[in-house]
Amino acid sequence: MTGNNDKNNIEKIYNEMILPMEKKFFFNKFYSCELAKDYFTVEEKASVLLVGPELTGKTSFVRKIIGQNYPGMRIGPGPKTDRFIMVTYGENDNAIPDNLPFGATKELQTAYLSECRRCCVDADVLKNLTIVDTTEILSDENFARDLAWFAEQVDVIILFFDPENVLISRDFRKSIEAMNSHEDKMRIIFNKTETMSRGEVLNAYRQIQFSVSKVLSQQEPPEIYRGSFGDDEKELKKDLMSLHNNIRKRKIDQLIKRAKNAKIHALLIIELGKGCPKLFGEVQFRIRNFEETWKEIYNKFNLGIRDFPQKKKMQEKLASWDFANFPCFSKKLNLLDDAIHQLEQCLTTSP
Ligand SMILES: Nc1nc2c(ncn2[C@@H]2O[C@H](COP(=O)(O)OP(=O)(O)OP(=O)(O)O)[C@@H](O)[C@H]2O)c(=O)[nH]1
Ligand SMILES: [Mg+2]
Repeated sequence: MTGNNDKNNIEKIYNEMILPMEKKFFFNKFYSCELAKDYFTVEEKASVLLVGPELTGKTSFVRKIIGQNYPGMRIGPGPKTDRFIMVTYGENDNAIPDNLPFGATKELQTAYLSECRRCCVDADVLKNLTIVDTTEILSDENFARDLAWFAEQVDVIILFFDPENVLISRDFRKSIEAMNSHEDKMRIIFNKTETMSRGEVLNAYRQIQFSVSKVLSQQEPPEIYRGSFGDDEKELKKDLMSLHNNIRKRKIDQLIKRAKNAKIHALLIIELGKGCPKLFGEVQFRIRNFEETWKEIYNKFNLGIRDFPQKKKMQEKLASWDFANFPCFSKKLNLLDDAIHQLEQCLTTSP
């Protein structure tokens, strides 16, 4: 993004129009935490998050892209990547444990993020692109929560597969679900295919597409690139390198999407909360029959079905939520419409 006024304006729209509504309706408990303080200014580069089971070649991919090792880098089969590592540009190669990624603060880390580290490498590619390497897929909740946070910050998410991991394990599925409000950012790399015939590769593609489509809601599965395979890899690298040209537009698009989700979330909560506490049983019934409830609500407010994020996750969270804590109505709901309108205007003007 360029131009301080432009950044300040977009930040103001978030802080004064979107964030208050997020807070009022506990958006962070259902979707993702508040955007980092410096979200609009700190990273002027595009960024990519690498996610996949152990030994699928995530760290090797970083090395291929930057053309060298990063400090503390570990490549299998023995040593594993043991935390989230943000690989970014710096004139002196070093690892900086206390300099957190994407403007995250210590408080955010204590409250929300596990240990992560920033590594600087003097590689030209990193002047325009930041890469987040991750551990193998872990089963604990913190891992999924961290992934969700990083998924919010980055521009592209690459899911890694190899012939041993064509089917999605339960934990990998949980990880993808944690990021599924960002499915439009996802791409797939299918690695270690050198010894496979064309037929075997195509067969594996079909299996991957099938298993991914069971987890994601969008009709088109993410594009698959064949790792360690000349043209595919070059094309992907070219795509990643061109991401930074569009960074302002993507950040605004993301914010519009967030404001729309916040609005739908607020409407849903208001509608469900109307029956509480007197009609508690009815509210629980409507949550159990979430599909129907959602249809009622989107017809009533004329919302696009495509705009509704993560039904199943929402249903689970609502089932254990105390509606007494929620406001039953909000006069300020139109703040979100105004924010969306103003952001759309920003898209039509240059910074
Ligand atoms: N044949 C082949 N081997 C690869 C490829 N990419 C990575 N490898 C090998 O796979 C092993 C694991 O690679 P890593 O890059 O450490 O995998 P990772 O996904 O980072 O592993 P974790 O950090 O443990 O999650 C290493 O021995 C690599 O040399 C590939 O495209 N083809
Ligand atoms: Mg690794």
